Amino acid sequence: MVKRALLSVSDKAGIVEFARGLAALGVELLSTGGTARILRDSGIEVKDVSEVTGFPEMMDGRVKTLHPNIHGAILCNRHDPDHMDQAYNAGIELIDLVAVNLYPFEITVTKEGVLLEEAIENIDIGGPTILRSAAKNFHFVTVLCDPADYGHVLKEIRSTGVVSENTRKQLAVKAFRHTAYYDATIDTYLSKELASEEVLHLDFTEGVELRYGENWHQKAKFFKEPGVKGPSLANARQLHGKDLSYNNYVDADNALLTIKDLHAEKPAVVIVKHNNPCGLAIGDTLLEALSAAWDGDPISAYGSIVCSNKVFDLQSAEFLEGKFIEIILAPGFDHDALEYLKKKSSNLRLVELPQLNDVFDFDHTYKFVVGGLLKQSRDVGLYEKWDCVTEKEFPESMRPLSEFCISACKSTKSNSITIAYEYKKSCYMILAMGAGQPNRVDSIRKLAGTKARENLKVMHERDSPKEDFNEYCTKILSKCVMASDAFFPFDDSIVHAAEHGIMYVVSPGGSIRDNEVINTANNLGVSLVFTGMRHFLH
Ligand code: 93A
Repeated sequence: MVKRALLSVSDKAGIVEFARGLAALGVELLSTGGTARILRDSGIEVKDVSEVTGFPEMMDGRVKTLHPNIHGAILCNRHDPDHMDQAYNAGIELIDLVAVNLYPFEITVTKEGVLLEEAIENIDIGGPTILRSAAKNFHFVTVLCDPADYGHVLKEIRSTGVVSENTRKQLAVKAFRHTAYYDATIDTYLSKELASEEVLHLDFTEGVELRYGENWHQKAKFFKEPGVKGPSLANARQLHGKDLSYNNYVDADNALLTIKDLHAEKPAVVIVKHNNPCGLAIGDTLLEALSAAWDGDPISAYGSIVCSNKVFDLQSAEFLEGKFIEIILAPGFDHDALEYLKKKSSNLRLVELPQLNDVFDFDHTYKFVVGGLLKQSRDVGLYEKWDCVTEKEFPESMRPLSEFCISACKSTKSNSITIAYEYKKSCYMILAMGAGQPNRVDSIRKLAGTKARENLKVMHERDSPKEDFNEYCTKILSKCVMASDAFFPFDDSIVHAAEHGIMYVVSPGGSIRDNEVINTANNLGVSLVFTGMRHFLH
């Protein structure tokens, strides 16, 4: 039975309706100053906490509810005769329900130019104490810290006369989580202000069970960051298909980061496999971008994740006929495209993220290592300088293609090499990439260079079968740009690039053998730009 309730809220949303509902059920209401005022103004009968404690609210409200008549009334174990006797002898009347939300500390400290004193005054002491008292005594007391729960609790009392044990337990957990988060926010702020220290509180609460982890014998969950805004998989809506798997999350996140890093106005498509973009293109239409991205690695595209920066249309959907992919991630789907794709496969995951083109709401990345966590600022930007260091000039007209190529290289696991081609005016594609090799030269010699020729073979047979293949390759590769995510430690990568007919190379530079690399580039007629910005991705 709920006989007596304490209401003390900073966020007054919904409190009048809740109080009115409780009063109608015969519940006696106690309240602190501001809350009592608003309830009385709405014609609801309420007793002041100061009447219960026998003390006025004092010291600018710092002491309002911190009194045995309040905390004894909440913490009393109703099944313990001693507790009950002590409450009776002290004249303590029990409180069965509390609704409290706290001084807005987080909102206060995120305001521009907030003073320490203002922040400190917004540290709630009495409110968390009430929440913790009530949550500890959840066997007997209902604790509400979120106006979103008022309706449900009221409904339960109305229909059963009590708040169920299960609801009380859930609300108690929620209250402790809330005060933990509240204290963590204070810790983060004061550590910086008073101790010049950085502390990190990870507060990922809403865990969704995944079918399995990276492999079938591993268990997994996806935890959503509370209040996460903007382009995040946590905000995505799945419209069709099997639930996202652990690997789907990892790959779709890479796809999202890759496509956003392009900052493309035109349609762009990325195809991700095993956390690497194996296809990436910008086109005049989405279909064009998709088809060019597919040409970047038609073999690896099997079982991949496709992500576009534009609403997915029917023509692009039709292009995927007969091709096996795991996910399409897009800001939206045209109705006919959605219907078409739904019929394609019951497993194909169609994921809509309307905020996909919004600005990211995070500026740091984290990586767990055993027993520790690494934090770093995001890798923002493509290059710091643009110095052509060779005799052969690097045409300014090739800069947009180079930027596209560096952007792709950034999203590819180190050591990475990407080769980009302007297949149509201002439309770019990754012709091939080499990823994740423990040495740089293999990424070009064994991967990107070889794969470029393999992909060109497919394109040659389809687009210009009559042309001599070697001439076709030379014609295309001589117009390509090759990007490297870090400097060339030796000149061998340049030698292999030139062997493949690549004449334009961009690299951060900065090796002790830069001169050797530049000499070799000059001897082979290769144009080389140093950018001064490394893009390792481990
Ligand atoms: O300053 S406090 O930490 N001291 C208290 O004893 C106390 N009791 C409740 N703040 C206290 N509260 C908080 O007052 C509640 O958590 C709530 O946020 C606020 C409601 O005050 P009012 O009803 O006067 O608007």
